[in-house]
Amino acid sequence: IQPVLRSDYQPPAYWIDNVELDFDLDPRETLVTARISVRRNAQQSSSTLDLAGENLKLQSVAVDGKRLEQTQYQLRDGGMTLLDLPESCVIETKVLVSPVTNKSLSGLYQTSGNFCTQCEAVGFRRITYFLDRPDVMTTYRVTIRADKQTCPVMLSNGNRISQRDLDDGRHEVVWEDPFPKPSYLFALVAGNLKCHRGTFTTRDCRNVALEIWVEPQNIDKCEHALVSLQKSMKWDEDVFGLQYDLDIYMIVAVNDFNMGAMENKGLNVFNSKYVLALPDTATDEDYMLIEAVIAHEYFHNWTGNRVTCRDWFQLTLKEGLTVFRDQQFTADQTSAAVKRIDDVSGLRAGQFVEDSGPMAHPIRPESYISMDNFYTATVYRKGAEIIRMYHTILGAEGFRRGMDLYFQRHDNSAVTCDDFRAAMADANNVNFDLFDRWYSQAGTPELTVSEAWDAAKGEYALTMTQSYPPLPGGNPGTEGRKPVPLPVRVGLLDAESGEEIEQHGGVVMLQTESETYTFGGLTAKPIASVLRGFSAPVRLRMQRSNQDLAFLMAHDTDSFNRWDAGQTLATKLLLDAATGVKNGEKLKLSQEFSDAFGRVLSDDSVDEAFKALALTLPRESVLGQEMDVIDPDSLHTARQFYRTRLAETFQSELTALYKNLAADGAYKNDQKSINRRRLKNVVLAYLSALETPESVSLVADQFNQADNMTDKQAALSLLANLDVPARDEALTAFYKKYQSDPLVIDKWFAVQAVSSRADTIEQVKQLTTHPDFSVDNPNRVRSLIGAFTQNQVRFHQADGAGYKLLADYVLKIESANPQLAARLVAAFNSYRRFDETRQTQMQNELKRIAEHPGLCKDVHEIVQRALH
Ligand code: HT7
Ligand code: ZN
Repeated sequence: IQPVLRSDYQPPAYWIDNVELDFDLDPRETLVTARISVRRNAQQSSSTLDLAGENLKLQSVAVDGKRLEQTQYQLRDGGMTLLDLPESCVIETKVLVSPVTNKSLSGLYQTSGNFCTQCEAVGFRRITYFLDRPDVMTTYRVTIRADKQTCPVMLSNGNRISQRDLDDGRHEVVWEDPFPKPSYLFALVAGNLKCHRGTFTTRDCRNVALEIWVEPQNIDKCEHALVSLQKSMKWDEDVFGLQYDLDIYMIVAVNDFNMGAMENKGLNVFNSKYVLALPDTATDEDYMLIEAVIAHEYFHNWTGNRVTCRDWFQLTLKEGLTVFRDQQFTADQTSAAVKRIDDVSGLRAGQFVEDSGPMAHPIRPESYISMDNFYTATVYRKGAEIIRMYHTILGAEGFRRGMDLYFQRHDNSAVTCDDFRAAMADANNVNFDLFDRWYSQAGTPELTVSEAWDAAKGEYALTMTQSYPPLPGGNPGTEGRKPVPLPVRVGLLDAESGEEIEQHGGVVMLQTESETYTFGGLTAKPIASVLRGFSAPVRLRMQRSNQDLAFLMAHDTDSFNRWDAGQTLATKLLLDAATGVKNGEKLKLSQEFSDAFGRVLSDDSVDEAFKALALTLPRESVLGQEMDVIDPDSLHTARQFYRTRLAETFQSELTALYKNLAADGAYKNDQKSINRRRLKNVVLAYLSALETPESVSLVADQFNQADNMTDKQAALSLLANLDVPARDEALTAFYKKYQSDPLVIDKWFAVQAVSSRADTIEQVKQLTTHPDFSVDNPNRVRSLIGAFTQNQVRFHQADGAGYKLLADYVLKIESANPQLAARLVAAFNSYRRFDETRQTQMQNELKRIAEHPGLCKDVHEIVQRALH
């Protein structure tokens, strides 16, 4: 299979000025008629036009009304070639597609009996023959005809311009989108849906109709999504001066969806997980994610839709920027410090791992076999970190100037990451040439910092050195990597008082391999706080004593670093403890850590959400990254030991705090209550580690009495780890109560899949035979198989049974849904980080998959890179 190369980009031979699409919807045989008005690209002289097309049953092709003979076009794998075309003409194609048998969830498919499309990245070619590439921007007029009974609602992009009944029990609607758009933003939805309506008045006093379309039984679960949309629209006006441009904005929730949501122009399609919410069925985290995903898709209207990507290698142009925008939005709605900690935790747990394994790639990749494999944590999350660095360097105002210039220059066009960087630089008269390296180099840089104190001169110096650790061979973007520009936010604290030494706080720019920064006028050696707010996406290496870390945990004025100092200290101690487990030593809770933990617990100056984070030990998967050879069993034992010993040491304080937090009364969904629930459930998790009859009843009581899903699910997850009768009682009661709500049943599957119990794998196998388990529904597969792969200690069970289970499911799913299978198989990507036995077991499963006859290209690409 030949990869697509970034260096091969060529503008298209023809442009498409306009397309008229006609759909005669039918589950088995939908007739799609496309009339595309093409015009030769003045820069090209070719009269040959290659249209992409997949899984289409061609009925006819005509040019300017004349039907073509079979000799006048060539059908090939993946498309059709038209020869000897005039300079401009109208090409009409008729094709049949089969939505009901399309389980890939790309193109036109059926979900819960409704019709739905997903076109990004290359799904439009599964609907009709087209120049299915983002630099071809076109206006669309779409006519939909379907049975009126089964499809009372028929939606597409833009404005509805007509609607009528037909003679045969069918009806017809016509939609027109005035904005030129690439084919990946096309959408069609039709079926039996109900609408939750709202409005938004733009700053220019235009009324926009807001419509959230869901299956009838979910109509009471849409208000949070609607309010989130209104907040997003207002925020984009306030912060970036960006107003919505159509008179209607629709969101449709569907149950079968490969990703979170899709920003189709004026008609977003969402995984129902990111729309539907009531306190009884959705957790605080679900509420927060819904708001964030609604915001993300809305923000794409400008960063993605009005200004789009020239080619798919530029994906981070829209995704990195839009993730940064949604992160800023959430920070403004909640707490900036907590949001930053959550985001960096996610980056370290997911993107850092990706960036050190076989799938490591620059945020602007150089090649791909399947573009769908490059919707990655690197393109999204690391991409957002690169945008954040422009913001850190330029400040909010300078960044806004750059954004304004970007829209001024590029509205309604398809551009590159270089264009964005140039707008940021030109608007602020700065040189961002070196930033190019962030776009072309893979891997996470390491920033090594050492300190020197000259008492005689009263000078304190920080020497910063950057380097790239090696990556597995063959990774593109790793040859000859050069230093990248790193804005490093630094602060100095008085070691006696713990106060900030104001004149020395700020951002230093490391642009070369190594640099020393000297701070003078000091009377005593300060304590440095480095990389505040995680101002650059690097691994910080700084030798620090446990005392210094404990000092920063107590005094740092930068909340992120205050939290991070605690994580660094805990990581050091837990890794030592894991070594102790391996060597058969008796473990001991570090007094230093215990004291620091106690101080956080009794600190009333911080908000509850921050305290919840500061009391949480680093995840096993994050700890594993710091080991030469990941030892899942020792790590698990060491972490469990710390959890239990901390719970024993602070039992009375934790119990008192739990009681205080649990006395809040009926559920409220304001930020304070959300923060208190977050802390309450962290405290409950410690108490449950005691595994005493009292602690089990506390958890069971919370499960039984909870009036909201946050508390119920938290208690259920804790019970799922235990071997007590209350566990099965709770699981049975939960299933019974929520069996008709698929999103809640996903939670039921997931809590069992991530259980730390020794028999988890057996339980997961058992659950794959449960009548509610289905390989056709991505949410369900992710909730059981996907969640299980995140359970480090059980997935990596020494006998390799976890690996076999995953490989079996990848093979079961791959031909129907390649995208989903490819995401699952990526759990093997870190196999070289484990011991030899586990490496061999995973390698054998990868080989078994690689040898599977007719393996889809998505899985093939991931597996080949892993085995390379
Ligand atoms: N831009 C959207 C990406 C997306 C997608 C990509 C491949 C396959 C299916 C997909 N569904 C949605 C989502 C986003 O980033 O907003
Ligand atoms: Zn996006």
